Amino acid sequence: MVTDEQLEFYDTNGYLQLDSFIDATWMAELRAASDDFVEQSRSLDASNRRFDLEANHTAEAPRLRRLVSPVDIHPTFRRLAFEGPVAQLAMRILGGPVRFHHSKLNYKWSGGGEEVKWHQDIQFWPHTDFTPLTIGVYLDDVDDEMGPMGVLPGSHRGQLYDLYNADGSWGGAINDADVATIAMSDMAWLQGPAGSVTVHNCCMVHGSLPNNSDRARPLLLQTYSAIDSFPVLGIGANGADGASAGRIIGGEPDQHLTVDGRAMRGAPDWRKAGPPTIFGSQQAD
Ligand SMILES: O=C(O)CCC(=O)C(=O)O
Repeated sequence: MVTDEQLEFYDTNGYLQLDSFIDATWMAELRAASDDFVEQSRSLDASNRRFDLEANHTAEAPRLRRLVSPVDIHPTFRRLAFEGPVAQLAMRILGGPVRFHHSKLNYKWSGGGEEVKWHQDIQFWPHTDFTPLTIGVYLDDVDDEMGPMGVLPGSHRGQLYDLYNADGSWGGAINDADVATIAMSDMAWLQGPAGSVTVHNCCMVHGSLPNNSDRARPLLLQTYSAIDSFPVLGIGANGADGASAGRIIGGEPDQHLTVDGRAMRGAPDWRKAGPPTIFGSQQAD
């Protein structure tokens, strides 16, 4: 899977690039699943909860920005993320069972597919620690022209930027003044043949340029944390991430967590059933 040296590299630099990590059989299935959704998008003239479309999307010339939560809508995406090589890789890097957070398929269409401005992920969905990481799978060959993902090595240990605009609204990107302080020449551009995998830590400064080539750049992304890391509800995407959010892979939930350096075992997850009262629990009603 990955060597101890690669794990050390991830720890130091906050990212990994694994050329041709996903085999041809998986790739054929993933591409077929993705193609299905591109076909479905032809009947749409506006974005909805599943499909994020560019403004000039048409039935004849589909232009997708993103497929939202693919694990919830196709068994191949689900198998890859919950059992397949991507799940195995997440467990290897995080050293045991993991907690799934969310997935998405960013298409970055040919002929100007949009940039993803420089940002860090953790502000979008803070957790009780900084173990969350995102694993990307390039569904096609990706070269320099296609807006590959850029990551700033070591930035996962640095400043956590304010992603709000000057007017106080949420911008989701590092502002221009802060970007000007970032050493862009240090950026590592993660490209490779179809099936290549990217891994980046949740605090990593990253983004990507527009795709000015004549080929789309589909990048399938799935995010996991360590099992004892929990999303902080009430902030950003946490609590709004799809039906599979919180699923434990490779173990059983045991509700251990550490907050502010103090370890404890929290109560069960009562989101679905509703909480009992303290009287009900203590009297074992
Ligand atoms: O698609 C990309 O190049 C980067 C994706 C990303 O950073 C995001 O969607 O948060």
